[in-house]
Amino acid sequence: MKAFRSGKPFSTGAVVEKPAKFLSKLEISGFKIKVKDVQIILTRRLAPDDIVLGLGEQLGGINRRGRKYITYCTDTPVHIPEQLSLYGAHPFIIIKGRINQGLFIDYAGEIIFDVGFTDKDFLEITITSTNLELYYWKEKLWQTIVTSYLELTGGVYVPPRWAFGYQQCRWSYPDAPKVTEIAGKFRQLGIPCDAIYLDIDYMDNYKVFTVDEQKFPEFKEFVGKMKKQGFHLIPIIDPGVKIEDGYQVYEEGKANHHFCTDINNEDFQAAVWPGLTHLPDFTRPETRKWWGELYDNFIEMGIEGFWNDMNEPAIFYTDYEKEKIFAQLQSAADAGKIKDINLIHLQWEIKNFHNNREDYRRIYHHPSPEQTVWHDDIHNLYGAKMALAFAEHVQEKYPERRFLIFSRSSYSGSQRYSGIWYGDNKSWWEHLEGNIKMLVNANLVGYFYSGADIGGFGDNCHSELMLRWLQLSVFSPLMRNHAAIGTRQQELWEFDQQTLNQSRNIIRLRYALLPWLYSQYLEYAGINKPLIRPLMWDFEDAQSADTEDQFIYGDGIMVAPIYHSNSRGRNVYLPESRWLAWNVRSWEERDMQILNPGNHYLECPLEKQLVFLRENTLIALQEPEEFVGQRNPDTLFITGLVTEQANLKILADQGSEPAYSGISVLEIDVENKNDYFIIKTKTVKKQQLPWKHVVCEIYDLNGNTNIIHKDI
Ligand code: MIG
Repeated sequence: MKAFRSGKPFSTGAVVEKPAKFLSKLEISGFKIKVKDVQIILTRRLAPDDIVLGLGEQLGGINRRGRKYITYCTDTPVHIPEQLSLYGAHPFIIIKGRINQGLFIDYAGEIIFDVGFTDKDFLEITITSTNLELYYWKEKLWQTIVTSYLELTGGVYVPPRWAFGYQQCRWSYPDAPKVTEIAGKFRQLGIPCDAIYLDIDYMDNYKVFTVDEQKFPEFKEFVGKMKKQGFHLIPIIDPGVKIEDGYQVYEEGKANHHFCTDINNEDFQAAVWPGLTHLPDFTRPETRKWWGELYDNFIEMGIEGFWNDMNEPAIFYTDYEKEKIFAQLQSAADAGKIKDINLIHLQWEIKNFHNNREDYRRIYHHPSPEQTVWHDDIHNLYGAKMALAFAEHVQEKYPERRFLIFSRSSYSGSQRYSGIWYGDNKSWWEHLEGNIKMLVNANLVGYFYSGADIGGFGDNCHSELMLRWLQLSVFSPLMRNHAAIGTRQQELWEFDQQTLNQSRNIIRLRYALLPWLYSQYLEYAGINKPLIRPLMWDFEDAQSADTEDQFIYGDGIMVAPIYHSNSRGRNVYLPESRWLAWNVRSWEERDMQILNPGNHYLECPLEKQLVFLRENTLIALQEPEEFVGQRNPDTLFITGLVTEQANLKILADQGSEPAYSGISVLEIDVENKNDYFIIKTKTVKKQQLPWKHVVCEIYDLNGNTNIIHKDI
């Protein structure tokens, strides 16, 4: 890796340990570099077979070729192909080809990545500033570049174990009776669930860090009561602080200069849910400390997880823009021409109020008293620094605890202390398909703990879409059903009996796999290797490189979701080895089939889900709980197709202590000697392992199951 620095870049905090030496002349083999006014333009020819990967949370494919992408964090509820930016900015790109190169452009303003769009044979990167740091790689293996990037930016966030459970959200469950009712439904219907979300309506008038006491009287007792039933309540946190005399957060923020300013050094104002607000300046360490402490009230009431929204930051409108329109109307009125106003133009102008670039250009930050930083240059840091405020605070105040935190907006580096969700998708099959690619793309930049709103946020979901989406989400570390206000209810009992029964089975599969899913997460996060990977990470053949509707989770599960309506099956590509195809109807049924490498059309009616286990890899399952840690079953089931030798390491911990501080290990070795299986187990910190027995269900090439019990 080489590092280059030009101008006076703002320190984004993305890189944890800066290299000893920065080059002052930028030379990247194969790249033409042009400095034009205040822009740097990097151009490189792409060979026909080059594959371009990276860029994190963006629409489009896993192979990024043929499209443009812009890093400028954007609140958009319409994820359609013409959208060139979403909520996060991850300016890390990899060119995989005869020569493998990678670039991380550490600049938190706008960068345009034209990946063979304008000219199919060229990658052109336009950086809209000359103040930046740039890290670049040339490696024999492209995978090394990804791992090196994750090391450079500090690794991967690990959430508490309960956050791997199923979670239920809606905008909004408005009050305690409704939350109680939802929680009751889960337990009554036997659908496992670990968390219920509080969207904006729990607050008093959308004032951040308040609770409406009419709707949630005795909130602390309520949080405790829910927790006893195995539910974590997760409140939403928005950054905009309502301008209202007497409101403590506002008063403190105002008095201590915690807010971003405008050009006149007045606190900048923007309207969001609460009406006019100020935006905390999270570049200031004092402000982060103040904001971090504001979470304490909730933490003391028993809250252990938060989701940060609206932190691109989203702006509904500002008075600056509003005044312009009023002035226009006034002068038309004064001139007696109000009837001549062009309503379509007026409508466009008003629509443009939302997240107006001119407004972002009116914002200033003051990371220290001597420093003034123009927002437009560091726009992409807002959400990342907001999450950092929380992470720094809990690290300092509760060093012995692990919290759930995920954010809508993010910037490279924030994957080490926060997860993300992919924002306001819709109940569209296209967005289920997009979710497959997004999981891969997010994992390639280290956001393992991420996921889409299951069932879709906007628009109305229907039973088949819900079931297929749930099936995919068994392998999405963040597994959360969420829907927008005004849309059809999409809790799993809202459709029909069959859908309810089947969703229960899918979620129980998730809980059955949880020891393995969680262990793999810890293991991959620990070595900075993506947990969810495109096939080309593991396999070198051309078809693997082309496959964008399947992915690999951990050591050996191939996930091939159904993402079309009315499908009864799909084509699945299985590279290199043999695979144990599991037709899952429910976690305890073992309808297994051995498949040779190659292309298969496999039937998969709605009541089934396809899961593929790679030859000579093992997975682990346990009897599903209704919430994580409810009973801690003492039997672990191990399964896989073993033709030679397989090894499985299960990492386990309490799930609430700091990651990696309390790990115990169960290791299982299976050897096939002429279809006679020798099983060996090894443990580290055995007393802390929840399991006492292992039941190995090992398949041989004839498809016979060999069941071997073992005590540990
Ligand atoms: O302007 O809090 O992405 O998950 O339900 C919309 C209401 C604000 C956007 C989030 C969504 C959340 C919604 N929020």
